[in-house]
Amino acid sequence: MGVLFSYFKSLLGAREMRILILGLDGAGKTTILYRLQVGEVVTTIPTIGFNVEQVQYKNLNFQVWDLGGQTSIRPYWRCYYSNTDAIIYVVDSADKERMGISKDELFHMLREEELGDAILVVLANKQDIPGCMSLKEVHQALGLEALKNRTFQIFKTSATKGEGLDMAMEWLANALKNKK
Ligand code: G3D
Ligand code: MG
Repeated sequence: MGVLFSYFKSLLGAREMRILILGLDGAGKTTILYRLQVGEVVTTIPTIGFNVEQVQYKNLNFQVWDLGGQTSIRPYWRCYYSNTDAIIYVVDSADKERMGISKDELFHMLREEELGDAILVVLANKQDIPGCMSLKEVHQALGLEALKNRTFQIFKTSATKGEGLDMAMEWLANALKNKK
């Protein structure tokens, strides 16, 4: 079992839990999914241009897909939103140009009724890239101060270096425990 995944150990054997890892393409989602080291990542393609990567370990299910891009596939995402316990929203802190798109996608998604009480973890990823936006800058650029009535936290990470993920996953596992 992976080091990161060990934070979720206390949730094993509880009810089924679904965690979505979302964000724009290139943000680092797939890297993070593999870092959990829970087992085989299975990729399914529900429709053209829409890949869902997932890992299931006992009662815990992690799913990843890219937001943004073609609007025609958006209706299909909805099928995957039900019973979501938490969203890990990954942002490329060095991609200043697309920060606005990332913000729009995040708030568009959070309007989904099915995600009403999902816990939110924002990862300001790629902090190892020189000149990237700081945690505070990402927080501001995403307009996170507008979040109301949501259990939420932001962390800075470097998925490739494996930095910051520990704290984020520990916080998430605790938040999930309290949600039960
Ligand atoms: P995605 O699944 O969100 O689309 P990926 O993103 O996990 O495929 O990552 C996209 C690219 O960003 C990958 O590089 C990956 O190694 C890199 N990456 C992910 N996290 C970090 C990070 O924290 N820092 C840096 N510097 N790079 C990161 P490649 O070259 O394989 O496309
Ligand atoms: Mg990916």
